[in-house]
Amino acid sequence: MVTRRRLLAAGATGGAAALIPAGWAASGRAFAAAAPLDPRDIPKYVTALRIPPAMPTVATDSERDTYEIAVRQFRQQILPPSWPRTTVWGYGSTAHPGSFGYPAPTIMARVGRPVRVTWVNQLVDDRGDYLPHLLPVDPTLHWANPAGGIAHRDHHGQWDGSPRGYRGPVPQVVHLHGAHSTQESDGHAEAWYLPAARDLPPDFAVSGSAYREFRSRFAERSGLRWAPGSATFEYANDQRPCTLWYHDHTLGLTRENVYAGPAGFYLLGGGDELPEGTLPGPAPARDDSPNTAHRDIPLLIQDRSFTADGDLHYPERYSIGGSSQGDGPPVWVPGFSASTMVVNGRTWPTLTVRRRRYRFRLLNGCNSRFLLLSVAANATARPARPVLPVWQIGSDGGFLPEPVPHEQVALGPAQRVDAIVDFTDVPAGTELYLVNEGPDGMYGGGRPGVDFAPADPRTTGQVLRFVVTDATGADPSVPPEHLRLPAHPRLGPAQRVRRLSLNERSSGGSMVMLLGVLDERGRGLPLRWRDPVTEQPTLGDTEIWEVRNFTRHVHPVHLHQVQFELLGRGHSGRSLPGPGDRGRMDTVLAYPWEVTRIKAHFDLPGRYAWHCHLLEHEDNEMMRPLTVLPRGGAAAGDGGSSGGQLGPGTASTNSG
Ligand SMILES: [Cu+2]
Repeated sequence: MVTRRRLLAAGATGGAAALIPAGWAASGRAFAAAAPLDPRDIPKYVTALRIPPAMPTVATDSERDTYEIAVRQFRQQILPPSWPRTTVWGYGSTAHPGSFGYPAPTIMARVGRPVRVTWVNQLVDDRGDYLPHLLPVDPTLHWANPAGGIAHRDHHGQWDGSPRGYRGPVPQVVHLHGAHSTQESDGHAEAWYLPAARDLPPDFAVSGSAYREFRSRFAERSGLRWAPGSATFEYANDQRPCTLWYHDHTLGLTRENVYAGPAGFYLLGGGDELPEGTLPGPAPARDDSPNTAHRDIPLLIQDRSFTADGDLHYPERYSIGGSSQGDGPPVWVPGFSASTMVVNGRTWPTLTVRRRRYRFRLLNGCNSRFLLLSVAANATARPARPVLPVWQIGSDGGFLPEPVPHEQVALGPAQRVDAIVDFTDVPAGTELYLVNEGPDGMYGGGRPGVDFAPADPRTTGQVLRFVVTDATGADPSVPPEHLRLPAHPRLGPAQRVRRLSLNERSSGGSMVMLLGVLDERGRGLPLRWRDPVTEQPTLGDTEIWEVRNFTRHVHPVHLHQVQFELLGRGHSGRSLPGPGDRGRMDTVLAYPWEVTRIKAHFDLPGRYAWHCHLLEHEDNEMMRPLTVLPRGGAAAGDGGSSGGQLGPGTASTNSG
């Protein structure tokens, strides 16, 4: 079914011209698109940081908070005022049309109190006709492929000759990243659905191959049936308080769906969280008065490129040697470092802070860019000279054992760092900068300026400006160096050790990154999404996964369902993790040639996934099923895929 598959060496990043590997050049653009915007022309620090408000509910009762959240297309001022607005996608409450935004409003949840969300795909126009994708879509990848109908959905697709690739209705499915979700509420990559548009082509599949099964399971559990163009998920919030985020997870289309804008924070509070006032606050709340001063602020950091018209730019098509044929579909690129930094949906914003402590929920929402962040007085000096520590108090899964002061915070795609920055002793009138020394391209570890060139200090090397003003009133929060954080219980002994691999392989003339296992001689054995399921823990078991990275790149490895512990790194996997990696996490950086050892407890049955969170990798096969089998190994019911008999050590296909 692959009609055309070309190019691109594994280490390449596409996008900004400087990142196209030698010998490759953008060419053959067969439709008119505006020229890219030079990021150096965009004035910095002219707009205030936008703090996403709390997502409005549609109902709250003694049982749960209920939301109805749609994804829609709209225009938003992302570039500075008087510059063109940008057409993006974003989530909002269907009952509150003014709530739609990029990033979306924040879902404020409490430990032990369930949240139910009906997620609606409303990528339709005013007449109810479907909207095509904002970005070029490679239809030849192994992806949702709605045009393939029931028989060929979730397969490689065919190209129909459109220079922008697939132009049909856009599938969506929402994953709450880091959540302890049952399988039907997890946002499985094959549980996508099209909008309930007026003009859906009759031969298209309207949902992914896992959608019906999960709809039935949810109906059995709750008595609710999903309406066309939607799915209702329930989050138990039976995990430790932490910073989660929600985003699209459609098979083979996540990179472009997320790049188009739909993403939001989900702040889980309560539980054993510290007494009120211990940490800087408040975060946005549903009953905020308009002039509330927030001091618990989520920061969604992303790179984006724009056209001169203000539209989002994503690499469209590359061919060998710069020759221009214009004869193929948009081609998947193995990584993309965009040219402009965007925080909470605005380019290079500024945040006025008081001389007091602030809590920042840092999230790297980039497709494939790694961030190395510090707070400096000089925006462009390299190496950066940090002037204030970033006190890390938590990671993906909640609090660390103790606060950790960092001069520089490393943040891979999808990772979160819960941090305190103390401006108390900074003179009023001071300007400080959040700067980035991660690379403009693929990251292989090491130090900026030594092992790789840091991001361009004029553009992607800058993120956010702080302007410090006088304090008003006392700061009741505890200084981070004196904070005592609630202890995480450690996971119990493991029942099993798995040896897994990260691999690169040449495929049809291009290099792809693949997860896999190890063969009997310890070599990487790469496997694709559709290959037989190999990671099948038994319900209730704790496992150690030893992930050996046979590639030159750092990959952020994400497991669904669990918050795991990092046991060790290094050549043997026995080097102790750094102090910032001693909490629970759902996404771990696996460094080149190292073994990354993690421990996880699987206590929900069913079909999940583990994958690289470089979205370009994830979309091209760097994702594998993770199926938790019921104790006893029965295939029917929870935990079984439709492939038949499953049992530990028994392979089963991942067909839906
Ligand atoms: Cu990867």
